[in-house]
Amino acid sequence: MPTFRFVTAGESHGPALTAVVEGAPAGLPLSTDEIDRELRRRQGGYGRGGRMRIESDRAEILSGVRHGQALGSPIALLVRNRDWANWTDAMSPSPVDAMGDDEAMRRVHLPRPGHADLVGALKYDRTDARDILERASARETAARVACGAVAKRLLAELGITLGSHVASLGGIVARRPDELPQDLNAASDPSPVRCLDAEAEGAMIDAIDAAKRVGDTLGGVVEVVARGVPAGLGSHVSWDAKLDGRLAHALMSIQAIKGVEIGLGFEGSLRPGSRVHDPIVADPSLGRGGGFGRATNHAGGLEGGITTGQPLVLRAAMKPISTLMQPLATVDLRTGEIAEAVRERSDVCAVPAAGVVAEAMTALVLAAAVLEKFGGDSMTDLRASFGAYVDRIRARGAFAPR
Ligand code: EPS
Repeated sequence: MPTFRFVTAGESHGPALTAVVEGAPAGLPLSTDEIDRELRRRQGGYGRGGRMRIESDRAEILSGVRHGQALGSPIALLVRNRDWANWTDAMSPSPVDAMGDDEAMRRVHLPRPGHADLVGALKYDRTDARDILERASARETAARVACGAVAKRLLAELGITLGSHVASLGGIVARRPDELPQDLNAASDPSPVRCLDAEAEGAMIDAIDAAKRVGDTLGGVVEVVARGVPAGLGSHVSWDAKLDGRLAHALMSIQAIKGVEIGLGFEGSLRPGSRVHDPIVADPSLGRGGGFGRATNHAGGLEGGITTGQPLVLRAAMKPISTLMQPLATVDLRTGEIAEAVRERSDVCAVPAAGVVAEAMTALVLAAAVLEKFGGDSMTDLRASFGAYVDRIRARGAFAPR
């Protein structure tokens, strides 16, 4: 039984993005429709650039699925880049006649501050920063979202669901309802900025328009919530088994994410312990918490690197995209002269999409944690072992009435 893992490949303007998901149990129902639904969600959001008008991302399943069910073998996924048609020479895998023409090859020698252009060119000994930026591009997140759709389906089969919303964008902080909607995405997806606060939504849209007018970009914070997670995923026993650390790694690995919080996050450091920790309550209705609940969920569903059975609440902060139409200063890689950074077509703001990507990464970590704990070559075995575990912990909280 391989562990659940995934790998992506592909350049932003190459022929396609590809991905392999390994370890999905046999019998997992899977269709391109549900992967495409997630890909469409990632493409949306106010503030995207011209690329999203060219692409209409769709997944092709190349292996690992037969007649709508996973086989237990590696699932290979392909998402074609429609823009490739405009880049066949510049991104050709084999040498082409026009190699002497920098413009035709779309070579980049004016690295953007904040992008991987300069450090990547130094590290990988490339004179053309395109060799770096093609892979560093957030286009790669389309492949992550395709893999995440597989993980989401696996979790959904066990009653674990994920959603996200935009908590802030361009410095505009949305009012957070006391109770988040049960179906978070049904509430956030219809908003052009995936925000639950209508007033903030208008201000965010205005801020994106204003940034666009002056050639600037905007960041923000997205919040991911996972419900139905049983107590006991992850572990306290070793640093790399702690689920909070693994989630933070996964979220921080998303392009442009610079901060991750769980539950109260940084806010918790400002309060005394009595206003941080969540009192434990007996609640037999919370079977997935072992019959134990929390009066509050400041911990965001994790204690000691282990899930508590409360909703997982994670936030990721995205810096503004580093491609500016009013560029910052840089140094020409060829001459050492001061110059303006390259202008590449890009987005003004991709925070709404980042929420979808953060859901995918969270789902991939949770699916791996579920399969580590419950194993199973088939969905039948996985369901049986998951069900037996939930029954066992539920019995712990089934105290005789007093
Ligand atoms: C993206 C595709 C890219 C950018 C953006 C995200 O397409 P292109 O570079 O052809 O416009 O729109 O990438 C970046 C923000 C980046 O820094 O590279 C996508 O599919 O999400």
